Amino acid sequence: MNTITACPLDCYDTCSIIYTDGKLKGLKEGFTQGFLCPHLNHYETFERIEKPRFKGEIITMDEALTHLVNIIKESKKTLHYRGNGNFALMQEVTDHFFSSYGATLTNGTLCDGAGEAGIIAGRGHNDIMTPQQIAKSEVVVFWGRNPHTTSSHFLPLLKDKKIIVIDPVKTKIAQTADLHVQIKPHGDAEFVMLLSRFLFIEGGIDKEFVKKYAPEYEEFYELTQTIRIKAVLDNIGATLGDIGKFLELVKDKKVAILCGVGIQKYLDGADVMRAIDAFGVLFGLFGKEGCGVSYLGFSKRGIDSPFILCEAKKVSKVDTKFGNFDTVFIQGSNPLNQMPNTSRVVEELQKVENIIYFGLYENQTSQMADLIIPAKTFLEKNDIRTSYSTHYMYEMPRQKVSEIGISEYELTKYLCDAFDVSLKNEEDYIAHFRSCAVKNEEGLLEVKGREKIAYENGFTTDNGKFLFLDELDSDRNESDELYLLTCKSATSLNSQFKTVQKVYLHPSLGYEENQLVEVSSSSGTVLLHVAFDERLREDCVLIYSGTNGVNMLTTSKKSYEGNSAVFQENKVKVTKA
Ligand SMILES: Nc1nc2c(c(=O)[nH]1)N[C@H]1C(S)=C(S)[C@@H](COP(=O)(O)OP(=O)(O)OC[C@H]3O[C@@H](n4cnc5c(=O)[nH]c(N)nc54)[C@H](O)[C@@H]3O)O[C@H]1N2
Ligand SMILES: Nc1nc2c(c(=O)[nH]1)N[C@H]1C(S)=C(S)[C@@H](COP(=O)(O)OP(=O)(O)OC[C@H]3O[C@@H](n4cnc5c(=O)[nH]c(N)nc54)[C@H](O)[C@@H]3O)O[C@H]1N2
Ligand code: SF4
Ligand SMILES: [Mo]
Repeated sequence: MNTITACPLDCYDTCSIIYTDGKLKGLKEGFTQGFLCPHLNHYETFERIEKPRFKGEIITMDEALTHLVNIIKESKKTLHYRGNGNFALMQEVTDHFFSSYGATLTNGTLCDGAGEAGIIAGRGHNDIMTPQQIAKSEVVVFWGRNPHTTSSHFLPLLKDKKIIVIDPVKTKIAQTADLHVQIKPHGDAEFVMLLSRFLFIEGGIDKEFVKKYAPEYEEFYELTQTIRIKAVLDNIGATLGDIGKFLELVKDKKVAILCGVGIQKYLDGADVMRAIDAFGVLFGLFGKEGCGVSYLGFSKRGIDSPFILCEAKKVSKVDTKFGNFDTVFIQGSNPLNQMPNTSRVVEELQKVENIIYFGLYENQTSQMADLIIPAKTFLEKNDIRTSYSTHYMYEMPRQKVSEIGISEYELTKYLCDAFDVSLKNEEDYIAHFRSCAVKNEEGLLEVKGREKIAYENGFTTDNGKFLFLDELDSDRNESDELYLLTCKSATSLNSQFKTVQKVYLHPSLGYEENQLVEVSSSSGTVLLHVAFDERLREDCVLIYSGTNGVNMLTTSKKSYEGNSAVFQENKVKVTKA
């Protein structure tokens, strides 16, 4: 076999892959540009779970499925907790069974929900700048997004463009940028409000655009005037020079502002995103070629689900009370590593009679599970996917046959048969998804109904106008503890693949390299060895996502808007262990 498939991972790039002679290769044509990242280059070398287990004993898949059915039959309350391990659309087929059966599902997100809520509040819906549009811009702003680590296929698009980076870390892109504002974490809303204020003062706003699409811009200007310039700039680590340089670089240019999840891992994350959007609106960046403010898009826009999901009860994914259920079925997720407030998660899961883990790799969650069911990899099953940074749909036909694991469809089929729930053929579901797209001139599938240029038909709020933020939350934790940054690492995808076990500190903080330290917050404590990182501000601590114990430090509070986790809300202390 030698067909094209796509990377299943939760990543901006959605690479197209050719699988030949047991090797994964990036498709030369198109956006993948012939290369993959370390995760996929070594994909088949990562050790996976090969055999099912029940209470520590290896069993056959048939036995595992029998246990699964019996457990579900005997439990009064079952929770289906599905994460982002595989982003393809057939992953959701399990929701079909669990919701039809009357189990509880989850809502909310550990990822991008706060930012998305901010976008929806202002613009009505969340649409993206595609790579084709970004290629047409003259200036690209990376705002809390780290492309060398999380979207390396966007880098070739940047040739000859001016680059601005707003990030508390001097990331690789920041090191060569035309302007890097090494902002204090959570300083973005105030910074961008000041940018907007100076844009007004300089007469740089797009009057024609705001009159048509954002008539309340003058009230917003008044709000920006409530921010004290010097005190705020000093506090957030920016200067008037930064503001001047920013405005000079973007003046009369096609500008793409690409926001990542870094800006919104806070209770008021929605407002931060909305304040950045406001600047984009004042500058007239929407509905125009090569311009925009773009975030992680809604990958399922235009895809109507063929699965029966509507009647399901739902509980939040962020602060889930697992203890209210006697069975918890965990799929494509590692909540004991990735959910906030690990000690709370442990305490809750300890109350659960049956923890079922359905995944590829051993991890903190598989270690606590009673029943472990190995999944098939994306190479071993049929699927199809969309993306949060393109409008394409990607077919993912099976590339190889394997004895290991079971696919989501096959597992669901078994459950549906056992509980008399109706289920269509796998091909019918995949065909349904495919019918939500059409082939374009280049032969690529494009999701129907998506605009080529985002917002070319305007905003979709109730009155069709952009809705500005009308107040700014000034309730910040200004204690002299350190800011916790918990970003993505180059070697892992959250907790999958090769995770890092270090805490990164600026050398000037007085610790020694490799020294064991205790990092603590109001939620808990973790012991880690120190690594020096001169790219950090002195008031920050960096612990990568996937590090065992990082979420001992984080709170399970939810963002004010968007039902999202807020991984950087807590400040931390570092002490010698
Ligand atoms: N290699 C790799 N790639 C990945 C992932 C991975 O784990 N590893 N995860 C995938 C997933 S699930 C997602 S959601 C995406 C996320 O992709 P990104 O959005 O790029 O993710 P992060 O690394 O969390 O954050 C990006 C940047 O935000 C900065 N930042 C943190 N706090 C602030 C702040 O207050 N203000 C500003 N301006 N910047 C801040 C960080 O220093 C970091 O450089 O990446 C995907 N791609
Ligand atoms: N501290 C901190 N915590 C974070 C973040 C952070 O930046 N910092 N990031 C948050 C974000 S943005 C996200 S998206 C979440 C991600 O959190 P999770 O969704 O829990 O993601 P992973 O850690 O990647 O775990 C995915 C699991 O999916 C399983 N898997 C992979 N492929 C398949 C498959 O095809 N089928 C099945 N059944 N299983 C599969 C693997 O075994 C793996 O253990 O974490 C959040 N947690
Ligand atoms: S993880 Fe991202 S960069 Fe790596 S192969 Fe998959 S889509 Fe491409
Ligand atoms: Mo994410």
